[in-house]
Amino acid sequence: FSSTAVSASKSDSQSQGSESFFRDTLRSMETVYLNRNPTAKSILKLVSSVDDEQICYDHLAFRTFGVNGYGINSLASLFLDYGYTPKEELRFPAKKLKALWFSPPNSSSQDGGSGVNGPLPRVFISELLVDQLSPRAQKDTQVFENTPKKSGSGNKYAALASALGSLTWEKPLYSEFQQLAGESEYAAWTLVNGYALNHVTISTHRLKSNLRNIKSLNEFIEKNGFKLNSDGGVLKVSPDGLLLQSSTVADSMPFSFSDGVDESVPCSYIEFAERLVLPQYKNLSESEIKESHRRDGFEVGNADKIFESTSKEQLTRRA
Ligand code: OOG
Ligand code: NI
Repeated sequence: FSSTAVSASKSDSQSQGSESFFRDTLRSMETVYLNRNPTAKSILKLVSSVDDEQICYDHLAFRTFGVNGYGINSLASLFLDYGYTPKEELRFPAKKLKALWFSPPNSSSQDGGSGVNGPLPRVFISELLVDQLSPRAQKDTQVFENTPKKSGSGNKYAALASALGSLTWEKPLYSEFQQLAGESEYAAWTLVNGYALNHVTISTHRLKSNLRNIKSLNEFIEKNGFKLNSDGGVLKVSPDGLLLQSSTVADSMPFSFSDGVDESVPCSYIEFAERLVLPQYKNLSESEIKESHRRDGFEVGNADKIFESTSKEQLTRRA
């Protein structure tokens, strides 16, 4: 029993301690999400009724305001501190958004579990380019600007706010929400949902049943009465043909605005992603194929349409 063995096992238990804190944090974010979004909860239950072994999350996604320290970095710091690596930036000029995705650390202790107990998911964080909005809309997002008393230093507690399901700023007026929605539905969504989990994504190729094929999964979801986001077609396919995505239309929930108005606002949705094997690994057998042999990353063209899952157009569309 050498001293190196002692220190190795000590650092192991330390890193497991910190991993369990990180997973507990993700679990709280997920609990907030499942309690607010009955469609996501039902779909996870439905999928596990057919495919009961393991449901892996491909990624978790969040939205932020790119102003005064409230942007991507405010939430990214948790993931960076727990071993994530920043990858590519994606730009959406028409929506005045940018996004950055993060890959998980490869050392992780509970790869056999489901959801937040399974392989750690990628993370996709976007931000609204607030300085590109009209002066009027910028004024409506002023809960962040010039009013430190109202917003405090909420940006420092982004992950905590997400895990609690709280806003770090004061609730807006209903009129502010409506005006903002006219210019940027993303801005209006973020004003009332804050750092709450925007969606989790089921990794379809890691399922065992025929639902591992995303087209079968889409049919199954629709047959069970759920509405999928149809923007640009239900199935979003990357130009290389290797990243296939689809998503539900967001649920709504009542929100109490600061002027006493109670109105329904869009909340979150659930997504599905199938990553196909890269051409250079085509000859590997089924059992040899790992996640690292598959198409990684995200795709601007797909993402642009997935953002519409919380849009009024999709929410009011007839099934
Ligand atoms: C994110 C939309 C993009 C993806 O996987 O490409 C996305 C959002 O709606 O905030 O989730
Ligand atoms: Ni996504």
